[in-house]
Amino acid sequence: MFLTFLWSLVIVTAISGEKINTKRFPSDFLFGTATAAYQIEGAWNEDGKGVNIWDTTCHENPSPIANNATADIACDSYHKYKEDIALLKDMGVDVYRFSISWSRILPLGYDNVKNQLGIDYYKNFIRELKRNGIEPLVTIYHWDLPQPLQDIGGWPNELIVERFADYARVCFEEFGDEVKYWLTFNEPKQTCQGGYGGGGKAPLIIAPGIGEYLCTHNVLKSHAKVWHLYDEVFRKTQKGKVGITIDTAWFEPDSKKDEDVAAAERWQQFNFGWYGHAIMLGDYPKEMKSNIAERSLKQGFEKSRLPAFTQQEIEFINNTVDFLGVNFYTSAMVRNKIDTEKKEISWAADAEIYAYQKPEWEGAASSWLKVTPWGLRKLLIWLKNEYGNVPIIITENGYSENGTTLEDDRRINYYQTHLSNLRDAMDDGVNVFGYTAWSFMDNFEWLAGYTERFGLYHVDFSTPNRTRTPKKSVNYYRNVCKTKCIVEKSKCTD
Ligand code: GBH
Repeated sequence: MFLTFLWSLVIVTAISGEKINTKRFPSDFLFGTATAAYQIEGAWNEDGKGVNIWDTTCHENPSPIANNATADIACDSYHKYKEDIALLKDMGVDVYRFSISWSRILPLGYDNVKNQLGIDYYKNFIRELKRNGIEPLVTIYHWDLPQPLQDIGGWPNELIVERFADYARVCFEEFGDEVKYWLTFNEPKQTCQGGYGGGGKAPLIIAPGIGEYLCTHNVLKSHAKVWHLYDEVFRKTQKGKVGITIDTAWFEPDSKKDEDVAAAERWQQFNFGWYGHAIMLGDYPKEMKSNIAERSLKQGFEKSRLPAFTQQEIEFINNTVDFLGVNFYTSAMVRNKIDTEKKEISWAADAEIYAYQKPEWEGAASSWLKVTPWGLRKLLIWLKNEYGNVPIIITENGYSENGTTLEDDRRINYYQTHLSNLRDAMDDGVNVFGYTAWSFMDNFEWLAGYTERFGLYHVDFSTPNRTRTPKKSVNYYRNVCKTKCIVEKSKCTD
């Protein structure tokens, strides 16, 4: 076993051809793995849980999901959590990132009906983690909105702001004594652009150029309200930190021409800045405001399709992170698009860019995922230049295959080369304090069902037991967690 492990290290270093940073990570650097409630828990209608927008999407007929898959059982983690935590402990993780299912604790979405069995589940879960020396990192919202809140409009309806704050308050009250790291949202761009713009995520609403902007406006207000709530009511006694996870790819200019360099920067502002700028610098990025206003007027709208914050709102939203979560998977090349007509109404069209991925970049089971570890270092440096020294944790990063092999050398290579670039960025002075690999185990990959597997552990979805089997990458990652080194012991430098 150990020999195979050593061999795998030799082989992956050879495959990647990249120079690996052999420096040990700081002793207080947090290594862990990540999941999300809807993708692993199952038990969709047990113990009083209410229905959410992903339950509805899974049960639609015809199903929009690959092979008509559902997450009714998923990894069955609701029932198997003790076994899961034992596996996490065996891997030697410092931290585990998971999310709370809103409809499991507030079945109707509102705070008038609390589901004690759901609350107990998370209490027991967190207690078991801590008993095993694992720090919980809790995502409050990872895409599973209670259906009754969608029925009155979901995120584009401003009343969601109060309801989200009610839900978060219950989380802080019930779990806050044991949780030191909170994330309000996972990837709000996917919630908004996917859910209410392009239709690639539940509730599958297609309202491009309109819906995603309304959604984001309320997500930003919700985030800020919850950060202030924690800051004013809970911080003193609970002593935790509240952040948000934002996802983006790295965008590399396709040429040295000024307009292409500007286009890549503009596209990053449309992706990361849409959220990051409002939360860390105040208001939407200027490129978004000007492009969307200009196009809207040309399209016959009297005002910009991008809603405006009042000065008071800008101040309320600005400076509302204690730490920043970043999900990074891939990169794209970007060049300027000359669009004189300005006819198309969508978030992507508003950016006036053209993006593509190079055919020679290594692929994965997910068509959008091309392996570009260098992009992580560039992104981290961009974040530091843009937002200063905010403490960063990489909350997701990972590689998908199709589930037919346990010999996942490509995943080992992916983790090692990304961690190497992350270590380089730390040498460059970026303030990174942790990394949670996506994902702990194979799980329900949204519209892709079970066809794209991101797990360190393989899960057999054809057996009632949902058997977990370690892939080769578990051995690799265990060594990373236990030694804080991404190469074997003898090659590690202090
Ligand atoms: C994350 O999203 C999620 O947080 C997590 O739940 C998920 O399981 C994990 O990554 C793996 O996907 O199909 O060309 O339109 C990742 C960010 C952004 C990746 C949207 C897929 C779709 C591109 N996602 N992207 S495309």
